[in-house]
Amino acid sequence: MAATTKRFNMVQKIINAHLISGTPEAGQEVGIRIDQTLTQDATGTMAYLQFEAIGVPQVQTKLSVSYVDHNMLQTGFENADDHRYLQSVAAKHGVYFSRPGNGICHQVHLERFAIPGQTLLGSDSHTPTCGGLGELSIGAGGLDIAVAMGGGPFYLTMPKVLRVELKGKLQPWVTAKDIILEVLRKLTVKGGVGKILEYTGPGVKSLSATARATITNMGAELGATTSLFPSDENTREYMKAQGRGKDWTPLAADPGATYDEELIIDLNKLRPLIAQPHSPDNVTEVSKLKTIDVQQVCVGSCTNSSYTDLMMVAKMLKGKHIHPSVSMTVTPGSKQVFEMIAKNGALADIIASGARIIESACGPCIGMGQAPSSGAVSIRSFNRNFEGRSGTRDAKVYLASPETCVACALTGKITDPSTLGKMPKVDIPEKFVWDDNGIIPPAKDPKKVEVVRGPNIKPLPVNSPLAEKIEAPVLLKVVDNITTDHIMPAGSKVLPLRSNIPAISEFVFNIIDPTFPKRAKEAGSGFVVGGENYGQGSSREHAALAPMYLGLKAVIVKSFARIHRANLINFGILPLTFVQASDYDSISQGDKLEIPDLAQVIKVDHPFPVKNLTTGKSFQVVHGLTDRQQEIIMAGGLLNWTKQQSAAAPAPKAKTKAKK
Ligand code: MIC
Ligand code: SF4
Repeated sequence: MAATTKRFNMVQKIINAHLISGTPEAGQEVGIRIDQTLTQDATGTMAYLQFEAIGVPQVQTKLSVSYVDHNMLQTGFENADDHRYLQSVAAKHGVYFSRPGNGICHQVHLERFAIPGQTLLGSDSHTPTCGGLGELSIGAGGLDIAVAMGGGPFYLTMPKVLRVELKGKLQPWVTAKDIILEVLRKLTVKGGVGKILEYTGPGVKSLSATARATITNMGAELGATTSLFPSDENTREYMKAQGRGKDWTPLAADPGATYDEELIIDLNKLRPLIAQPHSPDNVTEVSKLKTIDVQQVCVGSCTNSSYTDLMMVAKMLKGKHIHPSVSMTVTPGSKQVFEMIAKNGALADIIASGARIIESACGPCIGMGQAPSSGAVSIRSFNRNFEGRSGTRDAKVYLASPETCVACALTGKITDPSTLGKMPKVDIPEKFVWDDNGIIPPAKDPKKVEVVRGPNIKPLPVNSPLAEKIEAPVLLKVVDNITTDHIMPAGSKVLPLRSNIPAISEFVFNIIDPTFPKRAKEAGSGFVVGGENYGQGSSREHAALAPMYLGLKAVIVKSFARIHRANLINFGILPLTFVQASDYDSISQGDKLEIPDLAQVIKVDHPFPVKNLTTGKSFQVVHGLTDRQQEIIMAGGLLNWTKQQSAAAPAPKAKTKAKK
């Protein structure tokens, strides 16, 4: 009898080739070797302060890149100081530095660095963008990146693999953005938690590398660990046009590979879609909203700012004018895109239409400028439309393709682009322009580099080891789908404080209850109680670190978003889940809760009681921590734990090439 050969899907191939510990079965914790890391400035200052604290002199990865793209407005010294720190610390420790103006981290990484079959860990939730090129790309907190740069494995609960079969062909004016909006409509913002989406099927071939990257980018909004496309001829052509043909390797699932779940999307049936305020899964057809007036349109962000996106925008705007009641901004995703549209004249067409051009950066996506006017309708090609994120609390932000954005900008109303006639054609160029002068390599002689720290960079607060018990009030009770933008807001006022935890902690939960920081400090310790999908959205570890600084000891919820739960553990905050979701209703803000014998209950992954001292009742919770995570919580966080371990064995080795 012939022996049965194992057939692997793409996720299994890459994980197997990078496995350091654990069994790669859904639900089990695995440790994987990380080939590449990326950081951006808003999370990077913390990540490098943590890397310095770990004490490894040079990064141990194949490639680490530090991008500056978020904190670009320099209205005071703070952001500029952070940029200078990031540049010097990168030079000293073997990290490539993508200087301000070189572009948005995910766009630049896709263009210049992503390699099919490798692993990428990034301190930004949209790191999965590079899954569009077949790289297993995962977002995590800065401390996880610091550990990976030091050569440590990245631990994750092995996700289920969801096969998304794309069948058929997109109709004119229907784009990659509409595919991911359809997936969001079907699965919701929590439908991807604990899963990796693997795209297959005949429709894949019709999508360019940058179109695929739009889909993998916005897979983050599903709460998915990541999303992955095969590496095929389209991938090879894109990499060749980037002068990186030699880095290309094929990646495909074995015929007959198995999956945990399946979703079929018929591309023929898709229409232009739009996500309505205030959630990326609140999706409907654009044509259904045609009477709504529009005040602002923004094209850009890491989701839709590639060369092909901007060429489409230019072709649609050529010879036309933006509607007088609309303010339109256009952001090229990278210096490469900017330079190419400038050279071929497309930029002139965009300028002539009346659009406002913004430097290559995150900009309006993270509330760094271009906050809409009061109550405005803003149509954006971005990935998140959480309440208040634009910088204007009562703005109504919609998410749509660049094509839909331009249609709205031209008419002043929400407009289905298919009403505009023939769709222009845009191809990936045979050769992109690159010279990489925006990427500064690490110093040849690191010893000579002095790391420059401005007064904005404050020492990193570190938690203390776990106490014997927690007896503290419920400082805040919140509803389902609370985002990290609720917990730790961003925007132009708050982002410059990312390397100053005492200062930034004053803004914790500001959108929900501005009295939180004061009350937390007065109480000295406390709980937060929440609903489903708590902490969805960004990877910002400040949403754990700043509450920790204010005294938060535990969060009790119906369910967590992946990255935020990991960040809570990293900073020694207990993540607890109700055994009975209905117990949520028995707790009120202000109730005093008690968890005695902490050391005992942490050691086993069993339900244990929390006493509500105010009502006299008890309810059951679970922590679901692995043995390693239990130790981390006991130690008061990952940094303390890593230091404890650092004297131990050298970084483990793993095979690095994925099987074809
Ligand atoms: C975001 O889109 O929310 C951000 C800003 O890029 C964050 C990172 C951060 O808060 O610094 C993310 O997505 O992880
Ligand atoms: Fe930047 Fe927006 Fe992308 Fe976050 S989602 S990395 S803020 S462009």
